[in-house]
Amino acid sequence: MRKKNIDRNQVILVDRADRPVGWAEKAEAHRNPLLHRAFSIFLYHEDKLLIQQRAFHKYHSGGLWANTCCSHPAGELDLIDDAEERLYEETGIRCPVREIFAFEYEHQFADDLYEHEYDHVMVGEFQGQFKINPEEVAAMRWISFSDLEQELVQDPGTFAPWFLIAAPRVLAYLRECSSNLDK
Ligand code: DMA
Ligand code: MN
Repeated sequence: MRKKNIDRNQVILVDRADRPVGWAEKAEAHRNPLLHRAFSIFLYHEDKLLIQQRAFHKYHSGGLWANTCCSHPAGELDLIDDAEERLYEETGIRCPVREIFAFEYEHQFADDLYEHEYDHVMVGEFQGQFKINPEEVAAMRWISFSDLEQELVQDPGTFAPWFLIAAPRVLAYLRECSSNLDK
């Protein structure tokens, strides 16, 4: 199912087990640390990840580097369909994704600006062109797993806070997958 122009002004509030407990305006959910549902997509090819620099005018983490696409599901579609649709909106990429784990985190950016998310982490194998949506994305680049590991240690301030938590687990997962393929 494909639906254009999903309204992403509302987020799904959840409890700590990701059970929906209500809705909030996106701005309201980030003014207070209201736990809400999110997803983070990591596209990879061989030993490289496709990472995104967030548009500089985003409400938080503008100009920071993160995974290929992040957003909040609108609840109109299945979570995976929603993530694939948002991936297309931000990057022009059509690619199937699958969830590999989820985690809760909270980060304070300013007095009245927070993320408090139950974040579903998804991966997809991708090779090809992308077309960035300048509303959301400043740049994208491919980076090898080992270069990324170095940058995460040397320059953590250039990465979004959730990416610092999720990326090492995703890299470990993808390395494990590729070593199983070699066996
Ligand atoms: C929200 O991403 C999700 C995470 C994991 C931070 P975002 O700020 O890019 O969301 P939106 O698409 O609503 O701007
Ligand atoms: Mn959020």
